[in-house]
Amino acid sequence: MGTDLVPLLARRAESGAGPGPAIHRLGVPTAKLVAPAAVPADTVARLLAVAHVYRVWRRAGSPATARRHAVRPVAAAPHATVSAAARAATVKRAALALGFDSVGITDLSPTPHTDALTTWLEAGYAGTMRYLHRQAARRREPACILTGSTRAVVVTRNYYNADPPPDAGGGLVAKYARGTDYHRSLAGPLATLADTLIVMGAGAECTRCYVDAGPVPERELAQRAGLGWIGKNTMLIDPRRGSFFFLAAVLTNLDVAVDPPFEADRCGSCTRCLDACPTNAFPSPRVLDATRCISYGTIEHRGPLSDVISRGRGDWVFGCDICNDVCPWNQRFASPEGAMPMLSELARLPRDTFDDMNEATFDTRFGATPLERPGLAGMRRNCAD
Ligand code: B12
Ligand code: SF4
Ligand code: SF4
Repeated sequence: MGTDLVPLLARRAESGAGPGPAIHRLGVPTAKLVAPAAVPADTVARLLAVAHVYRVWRRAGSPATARRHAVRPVAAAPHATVSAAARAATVKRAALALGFDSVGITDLSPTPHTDALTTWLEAGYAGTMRYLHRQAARRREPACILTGSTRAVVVTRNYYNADPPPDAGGGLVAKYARGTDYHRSLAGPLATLADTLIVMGAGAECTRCYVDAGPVPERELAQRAGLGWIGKNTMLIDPRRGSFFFLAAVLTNLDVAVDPPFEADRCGSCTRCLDACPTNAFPSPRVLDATRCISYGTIEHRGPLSDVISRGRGDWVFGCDICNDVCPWNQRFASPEGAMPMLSELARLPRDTFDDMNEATFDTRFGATPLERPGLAGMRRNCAD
């Protein structure tokens, strides 16, 4: 494997970054293989993660050289003899080593909730998110998202950070959006995870990463992969962590063992989220009318805010966390420990922040954050009284 790994990685280092099967940017580690200056730090980190998973590192024997890591060929590629369960264990170790908080694996069989999606779309609950209509067929049959794929490796990443005091003034930004856009910050670790799958063998031609993009029904796949249940607020809730985390997935045809689904419904008789929503956006448990949701109104919707959102949104100027904040599973288990870094100064923004800004200054200050989605015009609208 080690002898195969190095030229493979070097070849892919030349191919550059970008989405799509087997086109992840990869590099080679340390001066033993290439000049150090030629290897960007993030590339080294990514290869180290892959190499670590495959145990291609072996310390030289003597105490004097104990800290020097030399690359050593490991046993010949054992794909045929490694079991699907062993491969799954390797993938999971890699995901955790890359900083993801939990990982589960599921197959891509059709969703049993086809009718729920159809009813939801027909009711107009998607509002102007037309892409949800276009992607419906693939959401119903996730195996059609990436031809040949058979498995989803689903990961979570904690973004919890505490709110500023209520009297701090200004407009509230949802917790997930107080830092670098997660599409960007998760892309690297997720690509490395995909690389790990690719170097494991069959699956190289069919492995692709998704972070909140594409037609992947992420919450449902996460539930099927055993990561938690879908709460009445429609969030995927992990019984050990709550729901303040991102989901991401790698689709692949690598033969990895699947996990049992998370069958229990731990909401019980609780209805806190349904009762707390200021815009009554839940027509029933586990059904969200996005057109009434502050998150949709302030992030996805273009044009003036609807009356229901204008009246109900209170301090929120980007997104909304209320139905997550009130959930007892978050109140008990959400923790900033090990969470993605967030900036407290982005949690509450003075309402005149965008008044004198032009597109260039907006881009400099907020271009790398999720606020880029509504853009300057959207944030001006959201901050208006
Ligand atoms: C569109 C979208 C939105 C829309 C609509 C949300 C919605 N509830 O549908 C809006 C803009 C409102 C939104 C808001 C938010 N979003 Co959003 N959103 C998405 C997106 C892109 C698609 C979701 C979707 O397909 N909705 C359509 C509905 C019909 O599908 P669904 O909610 O997945 O429901 C399916 C299952 O529930 C299943 N089902 C139905 N009944 C039952 C019953 C049982 C028992 C089971 C098991 C399954 C099941 O069938 C449904 C149809 O397939 C996903 C990313 C993705 N690719 O999945 C992120 C995503 C769901 N959002 C996320 C986040 C963080 C948020 C916000 C918290 C952001 C914020 N602070 O403002 C809020 C939360 C609001 C809320 N309560 O949902 C995270 C959720 C992480 C988590 N722990 O669950 C996701 C997964 C993005 C990510 N990659 O991390 N979002
Ligand atoms: S995010 Fe806010 S507005 Fe949207 S459903 Fe939850 S509580 Fe209601
Ligand atoms: S607030 Fe209660 S009902 Fe809502 S998701 Fe959390 S546990 Fe379930």
